[in-house]
Amino acid sequence: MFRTDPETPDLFITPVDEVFIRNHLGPLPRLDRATWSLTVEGLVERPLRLDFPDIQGLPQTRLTAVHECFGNPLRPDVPTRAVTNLEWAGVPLAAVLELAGPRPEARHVWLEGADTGDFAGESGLSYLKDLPLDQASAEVVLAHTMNGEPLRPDHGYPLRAVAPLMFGTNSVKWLSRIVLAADRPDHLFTTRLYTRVPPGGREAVPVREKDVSSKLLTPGDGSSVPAGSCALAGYAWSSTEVTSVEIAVDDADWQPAALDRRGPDPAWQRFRLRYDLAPGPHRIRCRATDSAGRVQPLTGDRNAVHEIRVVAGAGSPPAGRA
Ligand SMILES: Nc1nc2c(c(=O)[nH]1)N[C@H]1C(S)=C(S)[C@@H](COP(=O)(O)O)O[C@H]1N2
Ligand SMILES: [Mo]
Repeated sequence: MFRTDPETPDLFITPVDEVFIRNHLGPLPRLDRATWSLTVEGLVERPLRLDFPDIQGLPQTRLTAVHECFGNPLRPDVPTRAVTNLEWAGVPLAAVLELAGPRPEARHVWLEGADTGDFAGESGLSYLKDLPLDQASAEVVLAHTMNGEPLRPDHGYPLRAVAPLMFGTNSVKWLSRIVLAADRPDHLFTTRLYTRVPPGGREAVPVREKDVSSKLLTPGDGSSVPAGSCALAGYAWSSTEVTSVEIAVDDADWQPAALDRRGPDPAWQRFRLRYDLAPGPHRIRCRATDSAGRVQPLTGDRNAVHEIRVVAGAGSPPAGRA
């Protein structure tokens, strides 16, 4: 999990106990590795039914990636900032697709979970998502492990999809069926919900790639800190590398923070800035820009700049002393 900075409590890898859980349907499937299976069907040369040992026999991979909930699909503009950074292990989707042999007409991969139920007035639903075949083959991992431990039941045991550059909604849990198709499925979770009009666009598109975003974690929102030099820090992320993070305290100008590079995996990136806080209440904001030139909006969208409020006290004793 390792602490990024001795003076700050936030962790680079989010402990499993702190990972949010988002389920649309229910009751939740309680699956068993011994009886679970995954079918691969549709436009494939060789339809498959794989059991868990089959998955374990395929080439294994691991990656660290941001896992972020898009938010309530009925309220796509509201920030929720439900975000974590996790280490996944599993099998590349491409390895499974290679066994099945996609036919030339296949363009889309449908991913279906074992959970069923009702949502937003529709009943008898399954959890179904779809991705373009080329992109899914290049990016998606079928994960059985989160932070080195088998997936817990709530997080999709025994196997889930992980679409590491995309919002969590695409990372189908309790994966039970993969279908290759020429078209997108018409379904509540594919074409009716989880679509949005991108900034400057006219037509709704599926919610896929993550937005550029950042979150201040140190100091904690609402906390009291000693006045004077204060470490301001947090994480920034996007579907591409974040190239700068700026911080504004109260009405002062935006100041560039130090920012770690992303590395080969789509993990989040640490930013930090030392700032001299005068005694009294402060509003602190952070704003990220990514390599595609996207900047967090100040207000009005789900990835609007994050702000925290802290009070700098004149007389707080240093930690650990009476
Ligand atoms: N089968 C299934 N997969 C699912 C969901 C679901 O309800 N059912 N929720 C999605 C959403 S909206 C998110 S944000 C992530 C949450 O994953 P977690 O609960 O492991 O954090 O799973 C996604 N995969
Ligand atoms: Mo979500």
